[in-house]
Amino acid sequence: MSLEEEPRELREFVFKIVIIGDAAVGKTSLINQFVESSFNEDYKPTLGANIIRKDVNLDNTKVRLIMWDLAGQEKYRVVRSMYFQGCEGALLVYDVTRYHTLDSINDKWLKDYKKHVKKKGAFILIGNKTDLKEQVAVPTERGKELATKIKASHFIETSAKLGENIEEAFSLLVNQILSNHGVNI
Ligand code: G3D
Ligand code: MG
Repeated sequence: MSLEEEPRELREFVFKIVIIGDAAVGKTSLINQFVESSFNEDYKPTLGANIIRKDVNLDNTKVRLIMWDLAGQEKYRVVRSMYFQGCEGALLVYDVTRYHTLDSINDKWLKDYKKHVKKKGAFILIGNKTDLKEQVAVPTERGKELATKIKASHFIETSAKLGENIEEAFSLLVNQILSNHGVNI
């Protein structure tokens, strides 16, 4: 009798996620760092958004992430319902060197996300630009506090410039979305 385990079934998911936050916090840079060589961009001028795809393989689970990145903040107003349609999760990004970008998360971006995404979505809070050590205006504690207050599933600080914690940030979000679907890796 064979002692080999039965091969486990391969599971495949396609998730749309959005990356939101004030202008110049580093949204596009975070995505560019994450996709690296597998860069695949599809710019839709009519939507004012870049749509970027990346496949993530976790054990016996394959996740195709479809990431929507706004190309310009102004056009956003016009496309926001389409932007959020079918979205499973969000990366909420602020810039650790500019305090008001943290305030915008709760005052603006999260409200918008919740207004448009009715199902149980996952979102994580990201403080970006940690490499600018001399200019840090938002202490890590403030980020953590906000994450707790808004019930973000995770909080993480990143540097898109140095590529620090980028994989980790996206993994946290993907795992949370999978968990919302009853899948635990
Ligand atoms: P956005 O998509 O949120 O608008 P971008 O932001 O990704 O376009 O980034 C805005 C600026 O911040 C860019 O600078 C980019 O290089 C810089 N930036 C993004 N992430 C980091 C980071 O982690 N550290 C540092 N030091 N800079 C970062 P430019 O000068 O090209 O406008
Ligand atoms: Mg951008």
